[in-house]
Amino acid sequence: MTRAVLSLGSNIGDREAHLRHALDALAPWTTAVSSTYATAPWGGVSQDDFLNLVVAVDDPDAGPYDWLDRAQRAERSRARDRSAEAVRWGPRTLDIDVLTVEDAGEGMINDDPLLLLPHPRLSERAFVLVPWAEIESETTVPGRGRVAELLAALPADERDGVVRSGGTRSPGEPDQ
Ligand code: PH2
Ligand code: MG
Ligand code: MG
Repeated sequence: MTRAVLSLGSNIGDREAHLRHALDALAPWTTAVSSTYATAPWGGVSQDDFLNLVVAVDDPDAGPYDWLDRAQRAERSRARDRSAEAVRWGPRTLDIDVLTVEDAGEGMINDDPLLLLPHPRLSERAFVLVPWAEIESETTVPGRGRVAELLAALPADERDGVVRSGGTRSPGEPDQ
């Protein structure tokens, strides 16, 4: 059985609607959803702020590539604009990244460039670690350490660029 943690982000168009759509698509497997955060763009490209959140999902029948497939399906269904999004670390309509996958409680390590696990840059990203720490600060990322420790190791100005902007929504709870 696998459990995964996913990072969701959007900074093009109706950001809330894109994230809501992704949460609905993931609802059958969702066990926890962080608050939504307004986040300064990470990666050096000048662009609008993102909304980001983190979701924990669990499915006894899913392998790591099923999570990738489900993430990419949700991205595609929001008609991602691949030309605007060709820029590395540039704007995204809806971006869903697989951060970690656990198999029977063990964090997996995967060196396939299509699905690197754990996500290679998660430790540098306050927009990932702040929402993740909100829902499970004690989780250990294989080879890296606990989420709370990774977050504490980031420069304060990185963390300051991540500001809570919305509440949590229980899995399956209808939109208001
Ligand atoms: N995604 C990117 C590049 N930069 N910055 C923030 N704050 N949040 C993101 O989701 C993000 C980013 C493209 O993958
Ligand atoms: Mg990304
Ligand atoms: Mg991505």
